[in-house]
Amino acid sequence: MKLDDLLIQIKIKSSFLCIGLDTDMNKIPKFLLNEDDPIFSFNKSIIDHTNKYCVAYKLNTAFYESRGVDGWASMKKTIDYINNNYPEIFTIADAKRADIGNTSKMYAQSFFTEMNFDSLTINPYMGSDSVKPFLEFKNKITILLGLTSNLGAEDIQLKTSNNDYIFMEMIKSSKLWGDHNNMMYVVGATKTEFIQKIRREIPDHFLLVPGVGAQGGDLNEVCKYALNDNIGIIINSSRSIIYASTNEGFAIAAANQAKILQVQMSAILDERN
Ligand code: OMP
Repeated sequence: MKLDDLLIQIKIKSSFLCIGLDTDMNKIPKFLLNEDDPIFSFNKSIIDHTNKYCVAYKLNTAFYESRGVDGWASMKKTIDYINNNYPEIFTIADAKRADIGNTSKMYAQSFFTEMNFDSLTINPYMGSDSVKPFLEFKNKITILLGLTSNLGAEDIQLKTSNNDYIFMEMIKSSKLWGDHNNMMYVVGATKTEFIQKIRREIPDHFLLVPGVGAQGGDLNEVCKYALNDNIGIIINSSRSIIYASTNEGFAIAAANQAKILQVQMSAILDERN
């Protein structure tokens, strides 16, 4: 999928919500544990009930890989289900990969070709030759970690070098490796004080902003600084949506949470127009 198609969906749905399918066997409703593939059954219900409120689903691959071969099968069934039934939805493999070029090429093939995700998160700190193999895939989006939402971002990313933050040095260099049509950046919703600075450096790139919901990021605060003339953001929320309830009505509860965010996003978009 191209980012232009994502933008069209954002306008149609008045939503820039991405729902994180961080599906944990210990947190899904107990009655699903009797199913053949509880993880897929859970995802399918969540997807069927929430797709009208969101434009993207992000599968954090750790939640699937941690279950070995069965987890990979659940991930594949989930991505196929989205691609077959809701092809307009943008899909993200949140795997935070990248390695020497030779190996990156294999990661790209795995997530872009075999699994058929539209995009993949990568860790750019091994440099340009570790990122370029991902950028060679047509109509696939490489999402670089920009400034992460966790406390540990202070340990290295927020240290300074050449009179600027290390994460800013990374963005300044990496923005030249591709362009705003094939790259996005992750910026944590808990780090809004840095978003203006990031926007000055990359005014046109889409930002994937996780951290609204369970991590306490504020939607309005993020939008104040991160929206650009072309909207330019998708906001991810995982736990606060998918685990809204653990009873029979879990998917309806998730849809209600997603709708709350979608309505807020719609109001923000109306205000901006
Ligand atoms: P919730 O906190 O449950 O909404 O989940 C956040 C999701 O975003 C998880 O899958 C995280 O791994 C991911 N994430 C962050 O929370 N912080 C980051 O800085 C980057 C990511 C990410 O790359 O998506």
